[in-house]
Amino acid sequence: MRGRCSRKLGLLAKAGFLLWLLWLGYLLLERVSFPMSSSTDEDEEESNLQARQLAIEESGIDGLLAKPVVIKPLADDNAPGEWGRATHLNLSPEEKKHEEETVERYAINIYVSDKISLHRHIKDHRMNECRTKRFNYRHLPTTSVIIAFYNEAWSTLLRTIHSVLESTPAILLKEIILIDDFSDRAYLKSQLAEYISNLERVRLIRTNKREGLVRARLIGATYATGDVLTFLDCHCECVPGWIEPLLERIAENASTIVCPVIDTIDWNTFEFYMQTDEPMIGGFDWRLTFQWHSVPEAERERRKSRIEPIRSPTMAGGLFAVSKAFFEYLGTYDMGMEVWGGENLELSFRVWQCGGSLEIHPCSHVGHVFPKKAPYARPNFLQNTVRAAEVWMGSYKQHFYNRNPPARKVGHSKTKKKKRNCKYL
Ligand SMILES: [Mn+2]
Repeated sequence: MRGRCSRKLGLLAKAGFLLWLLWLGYLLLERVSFPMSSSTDEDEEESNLQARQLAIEESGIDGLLAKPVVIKPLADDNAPGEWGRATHLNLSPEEKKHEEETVERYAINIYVSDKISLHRHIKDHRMNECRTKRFNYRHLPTTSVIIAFYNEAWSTLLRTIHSVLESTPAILLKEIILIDDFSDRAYLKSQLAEYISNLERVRLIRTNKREGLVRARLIGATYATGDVLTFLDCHCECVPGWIEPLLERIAENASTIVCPVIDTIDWNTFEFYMQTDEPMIGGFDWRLTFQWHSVPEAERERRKSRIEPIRSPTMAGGLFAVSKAFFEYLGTYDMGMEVWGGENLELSFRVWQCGGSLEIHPCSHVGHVFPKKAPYARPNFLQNTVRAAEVWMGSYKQHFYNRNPPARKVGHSKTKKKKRNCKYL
């Protein structure tokens, strides 16, 4: 009897010890999983953490479900670039020279980018209806965010990744898939791999030869486990609330490709210009160059509210969400498209002719650094556009050739195979 008792006590003590260990582990994990602000004062950090937790809890169950993968450190109002402000630095001649070198190398002022926090906050100037809209988080599809890059600067690439982790609800983000398209810069090797290994839900895939944007993205898509593929460029900053409208729209209509509003981040000052009035839609000219247009009257009348998605003939290319199943049904991208240029119009023509639609959601905002000039050449632009014209433009392709005579000399031997369910022009 006494033996059984002491055995029971022993078990209890062991269980107690285990519980204590678990609790300790939990406490440690919790500390590690929140990014620390730059402040060194531990008490202050602790109260910041509690304030953030409270803010999330106060907004109720929606707030809890909207909790991002990683919580952004509190804003430092005096830090350069905070809240999307422009950064102007007083530089010595030597520093100035260094700054110019980065602009020469990246076509973006990386000297300034390096001074701005990778976790900076962006002021949310979206329409009121967008900011107050609630979502049924449990019923939204999940997404994989796919980011291909080639020789991207460290701080712009990392700021993109952190902004996705800090502005995408954990319940919606399956993973971020980075595809390094055979970069040759040293910091993108082991230094990047090590940095990534400390981030939750981020995978790094490397191609073993230069594939170009289209094939690099498709390689990334093969690893995706989310319901929706969200493609982003590698120098972006997402505005909180960016993903929900895209996913909600795809849940409503799975054959829609939805694009966010692309806000401009200045290549020189990193000022974030949020487009607050009606977004522009995509078009093209007869040389198949992408262009922006204002929303036509008919489309304005069709929509019942300012926050309804806007139909767009074409997309700019870098940023969009699409159901994985629908993207596969469409036949993904044209694998024959080299490097970049033209693939956005090809996919736009395809989705409209194959039973889907293309829209821009006015509540979804993502900033993009438009570089000073194209950072690398697109020697295949002409060849790519010929492929798009030959497959999707029917007799209208004559306008393309008339406006763009050199295109006549370009071969297009293996264009995309036609699909049965599409209505060709
Ligand atoms: Mn870009």
